[in-house]
Amino acid sequence: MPTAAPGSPSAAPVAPVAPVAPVAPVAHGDIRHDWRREEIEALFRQPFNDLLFQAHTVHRRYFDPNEVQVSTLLSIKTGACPEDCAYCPQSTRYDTGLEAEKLMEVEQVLEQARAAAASGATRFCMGAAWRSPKNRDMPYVVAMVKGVKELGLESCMTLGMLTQAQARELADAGLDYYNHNLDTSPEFYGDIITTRTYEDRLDTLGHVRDAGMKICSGGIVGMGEEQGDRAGLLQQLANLPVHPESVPINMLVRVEGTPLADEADLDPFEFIRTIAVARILMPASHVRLSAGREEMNEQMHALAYFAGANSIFYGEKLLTTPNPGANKDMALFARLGIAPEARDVAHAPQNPDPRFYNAAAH
Ligand code: SAM
Ligand code: DTB
Ligand code: SF4
Repeated sequence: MPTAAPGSPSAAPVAPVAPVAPVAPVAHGDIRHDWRREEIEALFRQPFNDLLFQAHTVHRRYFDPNEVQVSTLLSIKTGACPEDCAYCPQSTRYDTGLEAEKLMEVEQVLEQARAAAASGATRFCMGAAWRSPKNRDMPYVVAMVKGVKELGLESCMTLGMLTQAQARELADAGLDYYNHNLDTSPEFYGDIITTRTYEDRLDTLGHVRDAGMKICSGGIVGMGEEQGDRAGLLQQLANLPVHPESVPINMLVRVEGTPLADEADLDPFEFIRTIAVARILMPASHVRLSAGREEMNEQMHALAYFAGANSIFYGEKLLTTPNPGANKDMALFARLGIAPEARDVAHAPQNPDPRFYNAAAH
């Protein structure tokens, strides 16, 4: 039966659709760089289930929720660092009993990289306890990057502050990612580190980006900061001109001898909230569940993956502290139906699956 055109005199009146009252602030997962602190704090304060539902919905828009990227970490130069980062076992200012080691030989590093590739890691991250690399170190780290690339692994380094020229040299060698964390909010930062400024860190991130490398930048929670500081850290990261491709969220590993050794536990749900808010603010970035996983049980890992974490450091050691063994992670992946992410799919095209993402809500 023909129907009258809408709006014509004989058209049946269209019943107005009552808007459904949102139960929480709406976060669709659009890429934004203008996040206000109050908005982020409001995300944090939502009921836990509302926050997780939003974060997971955003996660599915950009990623396969059943894939987690795995990176392996190696300390290529350990201890005797002149900086005073209050959390760090490698600072020379604190007696943590750590034995300092000089820069590893290139071939030794490549041996470890081969083992990492064999164990299924797709990215190999090399860390040095330096304030910044000396120019005399550069030929060695360049050789490490080239060797790691030849193994078919993605490469990442964290060597402290970089000059523009050093960033270019690493980029020319083929370094894929540079890790340099903002660590916390600008307001809380001075309570944790005095030997380099927040601005210094932002400058290094600028040099890395200008040299054309991908950025890995995040922070640490559980250092005695307020929720507002966690919001402030994520605000800084999300309002960078381009979101870091990788965002490590570290839970403080309390090390005897450091000023933060006796810091109180952070509520595990607050940690999950931080992951969820990072996911919402930087929807297309890999959010990495980083240091502190030894203290997290399987249920907490599963909740973190649901909230949007999709990358881990894999292998029994971080830089100097223990990490769950690879077998333990693989066993949990199998129980959860998670597959390790293959290389080069880091930024898969958007996947707005209508079952999980209500595109009409835009
Ligand atoms: N020395 C370089 C630098 O700080 O730029 C690179 C290595 S540093 C160990 C890399 C990062 O590890 C730090 O920025 C911090 O976020 C994290 N980290 C260090 N000690 C930690 C701890 N005890 N718990 C959690 N994260 C930690
Ligand atoms: C990051 O954000 N976390 C990793 C990596 N980047 C270099 C380091 C964690 C270090 C934890 C303390 C340790 O093992 O010394
Ligand atoms: Fe040094 Fe890096 Fe540790 Fe700070 S975090 S003390 S810069 S190794």
